[in-house]
Amino acid sequence: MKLYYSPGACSLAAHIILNEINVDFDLERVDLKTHKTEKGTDYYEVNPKGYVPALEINPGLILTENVAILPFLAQHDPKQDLIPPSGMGRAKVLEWLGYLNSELHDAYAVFFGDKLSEDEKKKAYTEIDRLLSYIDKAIGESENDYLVDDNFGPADAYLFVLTNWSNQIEHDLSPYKNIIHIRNKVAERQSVQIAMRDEGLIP
Ligand SMILES: N[C@@H](CCC(=O)N[C@@H](CS)C(=O)NCC(=O)O)C(=O)O
Repeated sequence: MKLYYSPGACSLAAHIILNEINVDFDLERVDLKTHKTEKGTDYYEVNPKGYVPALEINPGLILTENVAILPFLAQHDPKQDLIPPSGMGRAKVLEWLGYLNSELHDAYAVFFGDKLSEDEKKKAYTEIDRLLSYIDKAIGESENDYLVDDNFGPADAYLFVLTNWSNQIEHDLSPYKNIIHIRNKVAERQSVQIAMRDEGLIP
C-alpha cells in the first residue's frame, strides 16, 4: 500500500493507523501548492480531487476520503480491536468520523484558505469552540476511555490530528480537558510518534 500525504495534514490520521496495523506501506509526499508529488508525479493523476489523503491499495486502485480510508485500514486485522466489525459499535465510530470530517475538519480548514480578516477569524474561532465544546462534553458524559468504547481507534487518531491544528492557528485548546486527556493518551502511542517523526513534525 502507499499513502499520499502532506506533513501534518489530515492524512496523518491514516499514517497513524497504517503504523498500528501489520502491513508494509510506502509514503509519497504531496506538495499541496503545486499538486506535485515528491517523485514529480502530477497529483491530480493520482487523486483528481487534488487533496490528501489518497491510499493506493494496489497499483491503479486508489481509495480517497478520510471516512473511507480510516475504517478500511482499521479493519485490516480484526484482532487489533481498532474498529468493531459491525453493529452499533462500528456505527458509533462512523458517527464520530462523519462529525469530525464534516464539522470540525471544515471549521479548522477555514484558516488554511484565503487570509481571514480579524472579524472572520473571530467567527471561525467561535465555530471551532462550539464544536470542541460539544465533543468535550460528550467525552465527559461517556464512561469510555476513548471516543468509542475503551479502545483507541480511527476517530481518536482523527481528533488528535485535527486538534493539533489549534497550535498552528493560535487557538487555545486548554479549556477542553477531556479532549486533552484523550490527546495525551494518543500522543504517547508509538504509532503516533513514528508517524510524526516520519513526517518531519518532531525530531
Ligand atoms: N474530504 C476530504 C478532505 C481532505 C482534505 O481537506 N485534505 C486537505 C489536507 S487536510 C488538502 O489536501 N487540502 C489541499 C487541497 O484541497 O488542495 C477527506 O476527508 O479526505
